[in-house]
Formats: sequence, structure tokens, C-alpha cells
Amino acid sequence: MNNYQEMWRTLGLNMEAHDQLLQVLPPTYHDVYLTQANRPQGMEYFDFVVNEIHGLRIQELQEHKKAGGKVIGAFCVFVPEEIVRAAGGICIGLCSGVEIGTAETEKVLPRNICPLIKSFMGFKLGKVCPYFESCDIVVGETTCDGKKKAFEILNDYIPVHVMETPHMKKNRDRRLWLEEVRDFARVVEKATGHTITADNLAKAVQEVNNKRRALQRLAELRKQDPAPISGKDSLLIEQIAMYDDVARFTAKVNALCDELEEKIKAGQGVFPRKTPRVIVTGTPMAIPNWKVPHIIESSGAVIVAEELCTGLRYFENEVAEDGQTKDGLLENLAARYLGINCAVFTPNTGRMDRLLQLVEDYHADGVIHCALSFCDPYAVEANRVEKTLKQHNIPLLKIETGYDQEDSGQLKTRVEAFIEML
Ligand code: BJ8
Repeated sequence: MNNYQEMWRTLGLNMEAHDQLLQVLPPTYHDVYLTQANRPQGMEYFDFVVNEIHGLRIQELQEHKKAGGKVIGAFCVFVPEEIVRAAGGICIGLCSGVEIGTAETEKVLPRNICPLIKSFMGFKLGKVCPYFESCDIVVGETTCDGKKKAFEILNDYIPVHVMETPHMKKNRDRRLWLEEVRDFARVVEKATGHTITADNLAKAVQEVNNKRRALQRLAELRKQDPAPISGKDSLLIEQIAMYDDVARFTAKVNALCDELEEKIKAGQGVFPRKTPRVIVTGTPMAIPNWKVPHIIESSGAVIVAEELCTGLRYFENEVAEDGQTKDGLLENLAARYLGINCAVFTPNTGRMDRLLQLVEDYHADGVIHCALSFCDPYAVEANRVEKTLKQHNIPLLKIETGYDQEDSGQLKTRVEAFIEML
């Protein structure tokens, strides 16, 4: 990616630290992804996207900005991408999936805090993320306490708009959330200088729904045995969904699904038939956090679904397209997004029901609950997950881990023992 040096310099990246970051990715990607057997051809595009992770897409963002467009960053699947698109902006998920800039971060954040929060602060303070440096504003939320308070600090370095996400789903919470969505639309209009209308919002809703439908189609194919695609490849696609061009990404996922349908017809898969089938649930796995999926799939199981924000929570439930007015569509958006079963909600019974349904639909043999270290909402909610699954005799393994590799050996031993008993 040598051609991009000038662009990175102009963005103000710390070139030395950035070079070090880019050197880590290719060998990891090779070991985790390129060594998999029988990968679908359609994965070539996604390999290319990773290969160009700080290159081509950043160039596209810069061209968009040169033409007067704005880039808005987000950290949570609660941020309605459709609103940004309707106003002609580009919305990108800021990944936060790797330990970075720890020394700088620990000057402003406590040491024992969720690695995802530490990571986004590290990317910003360390000036190593060209996506972050391309953003005009970023959008935070009041989901968990750590993020909520960290956004106050982040605002010292980049303008942050915080959306108040409720913690219950009563009618008054729905009203609050709708107000937040309307506010966000006003903030985006001001930032972009473009008015959101019923027409441009309806178009954006349709485009993002199409992306969701492509991902739903892929998820549906994973119900087959033998599994037509690995969980690692599926996760990669779900991670890339957060920042790639919407129309291009949708077309590439659909093309991959066409190929997988042919393979299914021919009885072909990437793992032998009857390989133990696992569902992963818990905190998001932001790119390049592939640690646990890699351990699972190199220990004799296949992941068939991710009940994660880098997974089903991101693309299940479409936005109703029937709103005739701008406000009608904003109401539809608010309703769809409040359907997300994040552990910050209490109670969060929707997540339990969904897990049971997924185990049945995907013919799963067990569930692996994976929470990032120091994430209270998910670590505590693991108890509810355990209780629910126990009542239905569904095997569960609970893992808490961070972004470092120190516990990999120990995790592998636990995962192997779990898979053995499935
Ligand atoms: S909708 S899961 S993306 S908030 S892992 S920072 S919860 S301490 S990421 Fe999330 Fe939105 Fe919910 Fe999804 Fe806090 Fe936990 Fe860290 Fe977390």
C-alpha cells in the first residue's frame, strides 16, 4: 500500500506507528483466513478489501470529501446509517478491534476498562486510523457507562454527537428514542448542509435494507449442513459491512450467495457434514478481532451464526419502507433500531428468545458466550443466557477475553473440551 503514503501523511497519521500497525495485519490475516480449505471464490473481493483496508476505501472517502461530502463515524449499531446517507454523507463503523496506543490511552482512561473503549481512544490519540482521521464528526451513544463517559473525553479530540439510547423498551423509552433519532437527523443536516427529505430518506432506507437482505440471505444459507461458508469468513463480511460502499458490498454479498447456492445444490461445503455446529453470542467482534472464532474453527467446530452486533443484530429486522413522510420514515427507523437486543437493556428477554430460536433454526449443537473483559452488561447477562439455555438443555461455554493473545492456549483447551462433549 505504498502509493497511499502521501494521503496518510496529509491525514496527519503518525506514520511510524501506522506502518507498525499495517505490518501486523498481513501475517495474521494469512494465518487466520488464507489457510482455510475450500474457500468460496467470492471471498476474493473481501480479501481485496482487507488488503486495501487503509488504502482504496480511504481514497474513496477523501474523494467524497473533496466533492463537499461529509464522513460520519459511529461505534454502535444503534446509529441509523440511513440518516447519514439521506443527507449525502457516508457513515462508517469505527472498528476498535485491536489493542493500540495503550500508553497514551492510559493517560486518559483507567487501565481496567473494556478493550473496545480503550481501542477507539487509542486509535484517536495514537493517530493511526485513517477512517477516524477522515471523520468530520463521530456519533456516540449512552449504551454502557464506559462508552458514555469516554465520549466526553473523545470530544476533546474530535466533535462527538451523543445519542441517548434508552435502557428499557417502554412506551416512554420509545418516545425518547424517536426524539433522539429526530435530533440526529437535524445534527446530520447541519453537518452536511443538506436537507433530509421523504424522498432521499426513503431511498437510503431501501439501500440499507438491501444490504441487510443480502446479509440475511447469506445467514439463511448457513443453516445448511455441510456449512457452505466458514464462520470466520462470514464474520469478516459482517465486519466489512460497517464501512464498505453500500451498493458495491450488497452486490458482492449477493454474488457470493449465488455461488454458495450452487455449492449447496452440489452437496459441497467447507467443513465435513456433521461437524459440530456452534452459535457465538456476546460483545461485538470488531475487525481484526478474530481470536475466538479462529480458535473455535481450528478446534473442530463450525460457527453457523453470530448473535452479535458484528452479526445478526446488525442486519436482522428491516426498516419498514411504507412511511409516506419524512417523519413517518424516522418513526420506522426508530422502531427498527430499538428492536436491537443489546445487553444494556433491562430486561433483555428478546435476546434470550432469539438465542433459543437461532439454536433451533441453525441446528446448533451448542452456544459460546464471548464477552470482552470488563464489559459488565454482557458478563452479567451471561447468567441469564446460562439459565435460559440450561432450561432447554443447550450446552454453553462462557468466555471472557481481551484483544491480547496471552490466553489463546488456555482458551483453546477450554473450547476443545467443550466441542468434544457436543
Ligand atoms: S448495541 S453491544 S455495538 S453498545 S463491549 S463498549 S457494551 S463495555 S459494544 Fe455495543 Fe451498541 Fe450494544 Fe452492540 Fe460497553 Fe461492553 Fe465494551 Fe460494548
